[in-house]
Amino acid sequence: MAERKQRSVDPASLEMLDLAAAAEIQTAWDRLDAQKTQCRFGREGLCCRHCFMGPCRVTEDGRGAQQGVCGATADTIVARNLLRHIAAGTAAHSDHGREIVRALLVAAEGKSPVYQIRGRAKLHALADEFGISREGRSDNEIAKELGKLLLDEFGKQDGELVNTRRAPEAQQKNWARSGGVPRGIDREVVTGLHTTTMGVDSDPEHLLLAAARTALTDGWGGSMIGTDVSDVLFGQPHPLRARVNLGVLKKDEVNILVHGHEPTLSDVMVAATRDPALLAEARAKGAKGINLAGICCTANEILMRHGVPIAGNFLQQELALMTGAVDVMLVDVQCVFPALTEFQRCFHTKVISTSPKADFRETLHLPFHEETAWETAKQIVREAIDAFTRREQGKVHIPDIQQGLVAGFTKEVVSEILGGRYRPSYRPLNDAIQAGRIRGVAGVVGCNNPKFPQDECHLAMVKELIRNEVLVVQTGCSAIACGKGGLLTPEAAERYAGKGLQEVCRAVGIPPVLHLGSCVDNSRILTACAEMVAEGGIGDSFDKLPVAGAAPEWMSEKAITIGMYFVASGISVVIGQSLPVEGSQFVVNFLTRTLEKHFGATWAFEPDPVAAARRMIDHIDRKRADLSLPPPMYEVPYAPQHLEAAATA
Ligand code: NFS
Ligand code: SF4
Repeated sequence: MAERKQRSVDPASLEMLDLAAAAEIQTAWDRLDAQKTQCRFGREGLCCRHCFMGPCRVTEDGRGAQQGVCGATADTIVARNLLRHIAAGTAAHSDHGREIVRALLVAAEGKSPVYQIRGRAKLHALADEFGISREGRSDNEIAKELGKLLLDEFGKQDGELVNTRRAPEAQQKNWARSGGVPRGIDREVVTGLHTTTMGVDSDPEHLLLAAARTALTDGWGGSMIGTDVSDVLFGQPHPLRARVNLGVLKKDEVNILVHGHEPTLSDVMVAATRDPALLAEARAKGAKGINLAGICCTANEILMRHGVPIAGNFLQQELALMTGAVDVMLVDVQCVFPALTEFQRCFHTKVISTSPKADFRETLHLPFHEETAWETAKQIVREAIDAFTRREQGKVHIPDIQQGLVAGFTKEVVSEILGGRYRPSYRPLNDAIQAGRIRGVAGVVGCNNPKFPQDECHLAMVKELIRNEVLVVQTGCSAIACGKGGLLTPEAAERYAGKGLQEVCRAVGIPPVLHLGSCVDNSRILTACAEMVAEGGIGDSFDKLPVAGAAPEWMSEKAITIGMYFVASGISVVIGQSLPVEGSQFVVNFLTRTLEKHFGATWAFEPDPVAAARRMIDHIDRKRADLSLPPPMYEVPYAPQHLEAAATA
């Protein structure tokens, strides 16, 4: 069994893990132990189940067969498997994006009291960008045309995705040259599945470039549409203060946890839990109020827009239920453990599944449809009030641990904060980078994975980056980890950041680590980079910018897709655990070297978070040197490698 301290660095998680151990309740960590040694063929990408002459397992090194029954080599099998992972990740984010667009159409047609256009400025900006006339038209009319245009992006048969126009010219050229211009979203996913079936594409290079193209339909397609339309529908986030960790659960209130991904559900829950009639019902049953909190990315969505507290990240979904204080946990899609339903046997908690796409055994299934969202939301609150009356106070254990944070940063907010509301601009950021006050920008994103102590890699990596003058932007469970660790506060600048980054944070009043939202909001990083390029002076394409990306504790196929669209967009990415490709030297080389030639960026695998942060810093320093930018303005703990090399020469 993994040592206690190897399971998490979060004190709230450790407290709950002790409780789980004492009660002999299994968690993901125990189930990982129960797997014993995980299959090497699977880990290295060498297992193929694409037809039933197989399943086949191959090796390059003569440990076993070197080809599948059909003759597929390790290179082919590994590349094919990677493309399938990426198609799945793209499908997940994009299907989420599609639901948001459908909700926009419901709003535009006035079919729901809860969905309305709350981000008018964003709607107008998008309309202008996509050539939709605003002359004499209502917001709903504009939204309807926008919604239809964006919905068509999913089923598009010809031509390329409209959002690719947002990318710098150099990226667009790279994509055209490598056959990587993303076309219709659904089309790329289907093509990816088709070409990886038995006896279609067997050229690993061709497969990997198709994987890049498929990933790009996520980043510049499904995810970007998801982010943009969420901003239109639910309002654009603005910086706000909130709280995070299990201590946000309340002993004397009805606790409802949302877990999953789509804000169509969670945003309506915000309204339902504030409904005066329902609050009165809760009080009548002895509760002081109704407390809404969240887990994972759907929590990030309502944190960003409403300041709703976050109870925890991915590996805390079970630990939250261990508190015995959760009356209802409602789940929709993605990153939801099937194991959650088992907690209903030990606790009064009711798990309610809400997506027509995802049912879980032994849950109350209340499918959420846009048209009837409000009724369903109210029903869920009533279920929670009812469950509250059955809560066993003797089993309640809420760790007294929570932390303040600031969230709500977006591409638009960053330019407003830096340039001021009336002259929003990225100029001050580019200036700070050019002067060496800020060394560069890093995106640190992604999941928890019980193979690493929960949150440890996120915290160590981000601390190493900011103390070395790298501004960090975050999404997903990584942002929650750093929120819990106290890094998403302006005060963290004084405590952890280098002197130059401190000066910038103090001048504009921001934390050294900016929370940009959920995992689909990684698309905000792409559009922010496009702004940095457009502002000028730090590179005229993504691959020239002093920026880098990382996912130190990743576990999801979605994370592979995100990494791939970053790399294919020219932003190099370091991840903790390797991709499942180590069975093919060709594929490893292609991802970590050859992709540079195609897109100006590569993948790297580095499980040690500090070493990984230093690789990102080296990369940023190389980009700075290529742009003839000066070294960091102040002395830094991890000095630029090229300067050290020059000094010893
Ligand atoms: Ni992202 Fe969000 Fe978290 Fe990983 Fe899962 S919640 S979409 S996949 S685990 S960061
Ligand atoms: Fe084996 Fe080829 Fe079938 Fe894959 S496609 S299972 S390698 S025979």
